[in-house]
Amino acid sequence: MFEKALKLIKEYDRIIIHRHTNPDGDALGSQVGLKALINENFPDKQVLIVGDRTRRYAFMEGWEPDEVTDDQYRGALAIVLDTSAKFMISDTRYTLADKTLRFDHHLYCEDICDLDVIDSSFESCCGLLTQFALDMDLRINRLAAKSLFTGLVTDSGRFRYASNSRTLRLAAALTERDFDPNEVYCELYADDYANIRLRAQYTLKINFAGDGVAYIITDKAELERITKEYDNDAFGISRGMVGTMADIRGIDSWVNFTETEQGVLCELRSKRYNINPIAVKYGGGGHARASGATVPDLQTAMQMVQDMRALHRGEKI
Ligand SMILES: [Mn+2]
Repeated sequence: MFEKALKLIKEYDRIIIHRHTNPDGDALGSQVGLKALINENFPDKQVLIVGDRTRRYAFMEGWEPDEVTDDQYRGALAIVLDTSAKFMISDTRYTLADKTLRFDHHLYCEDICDLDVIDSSFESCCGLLTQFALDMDLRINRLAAKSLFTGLVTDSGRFRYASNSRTLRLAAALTERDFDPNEVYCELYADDYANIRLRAQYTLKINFAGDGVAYIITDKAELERITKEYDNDAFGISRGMVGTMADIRGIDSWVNFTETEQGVLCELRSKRYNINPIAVKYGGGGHARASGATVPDLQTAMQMVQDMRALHRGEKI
C-alpha cells in the first residue's frame, strides 16, 4: 500500500492535504508533517493544507491553513488524513480533486478516497506516516519530525495507551532529528490557571454509576455559563474535561456528557475495556479505549451509562 501511495504522490504537482474538523494534535501533526515530508523530498511540488482553525494547538509550527481556490483542486491530488467518516472531513472540496488518497488509523468506517492506506494497529496517523516515511526511505526534516512526534505523543497519551515497541521505535526515529521533545511537551501540557480551576470544579461533578463506571453531565444552562465564564466551547468542555475521571482507583471506564442544542456530546474512555461498540451503537465511533458519539438527549445518555456497566459485568450489549 505504501508503494502505491508514494506513486500517487509522485504523479501530482499539486497536493492538497485535508484532515478532520476540530483538529487534535494527530490531525494537525500528520497534516503539517506530511506537507513537510513532501516539501523535503519533492521540492518542486506545491503542497497546500486546508481546514478549520485551532486554538488549542496554535503553538504548532506551520499549522495555519493555506488559502486554496476551487480551481486549484483541478488536476490536483487531495490527501485525507486521520479521518474515517466523510462528515468529519474539514473542507468538502477534496471531492473536486483529480484523485484522492487517505492515510488513517481509525477503524474502517466508509469509502472516501480512490486509494486507502488504513491500519488501525497504529496508535496515531502520525505513527502510520512515520512508518511510511521510513519504509519508503524519505528524508525526514526537522519540521516533519517535530510535527509527527507531536501527533504520536498526543494520540498515544504520551505513550501510555500505546507503549508498544513499534510506537517507541517510531518515536526514537523521530527524536533522532534535530528538535527538542521537551519543547513539544512544555507547549502541550502548559495550561492556563482558569482551565486548572475549571478541572477542579469538574472533579467535584463526577458521578459514580457502579460497576466501575463514572460520568459527568454538563446540561445546557451550565454549559452556557461555563463557556462564557471560561471562554471555552462545548467541544472544548467535552474533550477537555473527560480526563478528570481518568485516574480514579476503581473506575475503569468513564464518559463525559455535554448537552448542546445539537444533542448530547459523549466522550467515552476506558482503561481496560473496548468501549467502541457502545459508541457505535449510539451512532458514534473512534478507538477501542477512546470513542465519541452524539445522542439526542440526556435520557439516552443514561442508557449509555447502563451499557457501560453491563460491559463491565461481562453482559452482552
Ligand atoms: Mn488520530
